[in-house]
Amino acid sequence: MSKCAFWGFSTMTHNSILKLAEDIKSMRIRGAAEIGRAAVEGFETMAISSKAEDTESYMKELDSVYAILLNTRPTAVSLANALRYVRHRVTKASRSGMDVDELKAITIRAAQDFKRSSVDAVRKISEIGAKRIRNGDLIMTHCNSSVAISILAEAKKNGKEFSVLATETRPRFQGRLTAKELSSHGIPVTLIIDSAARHFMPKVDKVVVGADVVTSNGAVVNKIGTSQIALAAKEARVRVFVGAETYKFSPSTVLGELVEIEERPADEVLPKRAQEDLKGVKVANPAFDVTPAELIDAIITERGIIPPQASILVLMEEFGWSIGGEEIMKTIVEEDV
Ligand code: RUB
Repeated sequence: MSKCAFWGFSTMTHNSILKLAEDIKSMRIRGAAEIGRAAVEGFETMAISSKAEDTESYMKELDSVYAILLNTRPTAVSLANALRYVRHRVTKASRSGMDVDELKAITIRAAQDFKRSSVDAVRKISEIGAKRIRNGDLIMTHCNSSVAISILAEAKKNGKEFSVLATETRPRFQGRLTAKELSSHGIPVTLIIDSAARHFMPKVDKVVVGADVVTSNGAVVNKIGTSQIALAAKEARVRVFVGAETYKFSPSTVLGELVEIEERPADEVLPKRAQEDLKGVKVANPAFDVTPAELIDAIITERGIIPPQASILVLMEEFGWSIGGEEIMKTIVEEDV
């Protein structure tokens, strides 16, 4: 029995899910928000083309797609939370006895709901965040965060005049994308090398970055180098703002679970030919790092602006946890359902 026949979906659907997984892995689709939205589209594709005739085979397909997409970017909690959001709704519906056509419709609706709420969250964050930008500000940003860019674009739209220092963000140079996008909004932007961040920091008014994950203790996982920038900002008494939708908050970190930091291929840092010249030299290429809560002034979410230490409250509200209640364990266990 071929894999596709076992999973019950057509070779075409199987290939398009594998292509989506490859696009996320290779970073043709990248940035936490975009990854989350693309992942639920995988479920949509599956639901539209599924040939499953009974709920059991449909749920098997759903689990297969979930497994293929889940580990494409291990650090991206947005990806896991987006997939879980859809799977949870479909699982609940299947347990309540809905038939396969109803499950397909619920899959599509849940995926669309997720995408809509994600876009809506970014819009709200940009409105809240834009109020923090002042005329004359020099803002530093790192990597390419759609949320950070939305905040800055909204501030510009509201008539604020400010400029931006964008780090180039080696090894993948996402800073170039950021510089291009900001320029297209008419925001003056200067591209700097990552190691110039501390050199420029005394002139900076605010740091604005995005997040891949926010932990229950308010630490932020974002592109490698974010923590160095936050440290330089602390030294220069520059405030650090993080824009993050609440689905980037990680429930499993409440019990001390660490966020896995994705290690990317060596040739992103050192092309294959250069590796031959440096035989015996190892390359380490972690894609993200952890900025502790003490180095962050505020996290801007769609529900409002919070001190990082209040991240646990966001999770408590989101998942209905109470002190001493059993809901925490239930949430964590259900994550793996
Ligand atoms: C992107 C990155 C971004 C966050 C937030 O890393 O670190 O700052 O994902 O992005 P990569 P957004 O390029 O490795 O995906 O605000 O768009 O969700």
